[in-house]
Amino acid sequence: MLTSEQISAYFENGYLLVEDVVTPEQLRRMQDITHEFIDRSRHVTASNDVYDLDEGHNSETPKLTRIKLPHKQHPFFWDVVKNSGITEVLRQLVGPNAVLQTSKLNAKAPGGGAAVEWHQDWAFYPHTNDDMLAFGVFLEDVTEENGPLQVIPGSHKGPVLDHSSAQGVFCGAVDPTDSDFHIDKAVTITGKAGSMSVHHARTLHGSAPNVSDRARLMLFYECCAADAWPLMGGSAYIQRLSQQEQWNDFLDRMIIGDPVLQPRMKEAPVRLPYPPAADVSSIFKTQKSGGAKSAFI
Ligand SMILES: O=C(O)CCC(=O)C(=O)O
Repeated sequence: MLTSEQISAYFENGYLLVEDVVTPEQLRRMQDITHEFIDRSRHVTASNDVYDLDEGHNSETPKLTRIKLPHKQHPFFWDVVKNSGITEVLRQLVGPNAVLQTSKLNAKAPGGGAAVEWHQDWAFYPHTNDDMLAFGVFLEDVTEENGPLQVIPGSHKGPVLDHSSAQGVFCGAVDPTDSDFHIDKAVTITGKAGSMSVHHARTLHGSAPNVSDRARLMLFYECCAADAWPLMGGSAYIQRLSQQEQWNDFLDRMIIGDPVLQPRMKEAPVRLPYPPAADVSSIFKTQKSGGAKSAFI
């Protein structure tokens, strides 16, 4: 699926755009399911285990920041990561044994859908090695206007920046004035529906509010090599499981290959996502309640 040039570019720059990664049928099915979920959110008045609501959400104009853990909400979202072009890209970039870390469908609503402040995913969940990445499947066209993902090329080879705020808590965002944050190097990833962005877990990335009249629907799958074991962090629900449930959950998240019970250790800079912000139920809530400074004003 990927050419050797694309693979080299990913490892060199820490990001990639892959076009037509799913078939038109797979894309249509994902769009239909997503719109059914958005429609059902009309009756929801507060964020819950499925929806993260955006400001101004109501039954007439549903406004979501996120549908949480889509692979658990609908079997097709799991089927797609297991059996599509995405699976092949995963095999090429991460190797034969890979597991889903988490999934989310960021649904930036038209006319303001919240910004995601600049951060490194690695700061949320450091592992024993950093063979970890995030796929962002475009369920609609992504343009300059609807809050595209932006990345800093090469930042996956640099430091893990401080993600704490003036409140002294982990706010899930870097300080825009940090001397290691070079926003002038930012690259925007746009493309047609059915394309997919890839970014390494240490790549600095963020996205501006959606100033268009179209939703920016992006389905994120965050994946890692099966021999990368968490040092800390990860989805909140996993922390609440018993050991047996954690193991069952891990098996349920295997995308390709087999579990690897000898963690591979690789030197990589690490910071722990502590102390937590008041509300850690999504990145939007972590950044807001943690007092993140915005780079988008
Ligand atoms: O939705 C986006 O633009 C970025 C999402 C992201 O980085 C995240 O949810 O961690």
